[in-house]
Amino acid sequence: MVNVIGLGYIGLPTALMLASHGIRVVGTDYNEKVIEALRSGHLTFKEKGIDRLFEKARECGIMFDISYQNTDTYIISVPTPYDKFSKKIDAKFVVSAVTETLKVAKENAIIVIESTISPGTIEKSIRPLLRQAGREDVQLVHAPERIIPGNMVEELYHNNRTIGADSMETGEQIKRLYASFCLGEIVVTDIQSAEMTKVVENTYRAVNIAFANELAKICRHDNLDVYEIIRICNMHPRVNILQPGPGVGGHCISVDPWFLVGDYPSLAKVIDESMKTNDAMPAFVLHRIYDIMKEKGMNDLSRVGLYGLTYKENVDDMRESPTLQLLESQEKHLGYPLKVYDPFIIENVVDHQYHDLDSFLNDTDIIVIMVGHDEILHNIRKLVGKVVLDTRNICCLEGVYHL
Ligand code: SAJ
Repeated sequence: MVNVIGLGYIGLPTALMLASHGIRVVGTDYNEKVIEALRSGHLTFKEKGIDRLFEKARECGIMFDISYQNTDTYIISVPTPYDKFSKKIDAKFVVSAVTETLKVAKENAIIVIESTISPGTIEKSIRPLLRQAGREDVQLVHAPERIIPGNMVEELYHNNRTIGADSMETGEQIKRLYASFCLGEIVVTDIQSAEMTKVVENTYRAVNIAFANELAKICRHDNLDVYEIIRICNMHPRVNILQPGPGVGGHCISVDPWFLVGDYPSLAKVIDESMKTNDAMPAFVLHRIYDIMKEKGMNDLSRVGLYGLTYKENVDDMRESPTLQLLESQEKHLGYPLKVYDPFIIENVVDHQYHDLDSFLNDTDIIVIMVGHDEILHNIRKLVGKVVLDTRNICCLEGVYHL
């Protein structure tokens, strides 16, 4: 039986996937409300394809409990926050999950850590826990998740995976567990290499997005269309530039690269600059708004509306969202309120928030598309005749402004 600890964006889909493929699974979370909701058949977040998977897992007998189970295999997928000042990972949730696990684990149990951790965390912060608890019989494994919010279920099936283990035997055992549903290649390596690969993957994407964002600024300076330039450059067989945007959000790409900056401050220079470039994008958007308002002869009383609060399209996750960062920075500089709307955010999270697209559009003079949700794509003709700043390059209407 597998006990999945932490039923958030990663743990829950993983638990459901294992259960749907014949593995006995108990999902554990310290939040009683999460357990109650899941037991009564309610999902705790939206994600493409998860409803059917949940149904199937329930038919297959998945269980949910607030207690850690007495078993031989654990998958830990709890959050790993980072300290904004030191730029280092805060492993407190992983430490506490492993500590609790060691109290109940069967002899020779395997603890798989899926949470993202910076290279060296297992050696430095987790392995000592086994010694302290007198549980050196327990094996540690790192199997970092790689699935992308918005397409998690598909990616759980098809992505290649990395397993970091102390011995080939343990690595192969966990490989067989993931192979129960994973159709991709599963590579077994050592623990620290697995830790490094995960952080490097997200850093690679952050640096490449920063390059696109920097190009957007350079092209804006010379009044060139950055998207046209990227499109043409990408016709070269060895060039593949990503898309500029209003900033980088989410709890992965905007966070994990800082672990390398925090741990290797004198070495991770390109990474440090890239993160600063991405973090400066909401302010760049704000200046774009001022410039467009000036060009259009608008004044401070003009009503500016930000479309989208989540960190990217078609998800309900607002962590590190560029829109929230923009709102925070504009409050410091100006006084007038920005109106905000997001179809994925039902509850009130910011001032001047709308819950209906039509009223939002009616009440604004300039619309800034911060997130390219499908909803706005389906309603694009409602933007005809409006002043629009499209930071995602999704709107092909005449006269629309871009980054
Ligand atoms: N973004 C751009 N331009 C682009 C692509 C993305 O501005 O060309 C922005 C998005 O709008 C968003 C942010 O970057 O604000 C991050 O979005 P994302 O879609 O690139 O990635 P995440 O954070 O949703 O998921 C990433 C993925 N990592 C990689 O692609 C290397 C995913 O596979 C990981 O599992 C996930 O992080 C994680 O949990 O670590």
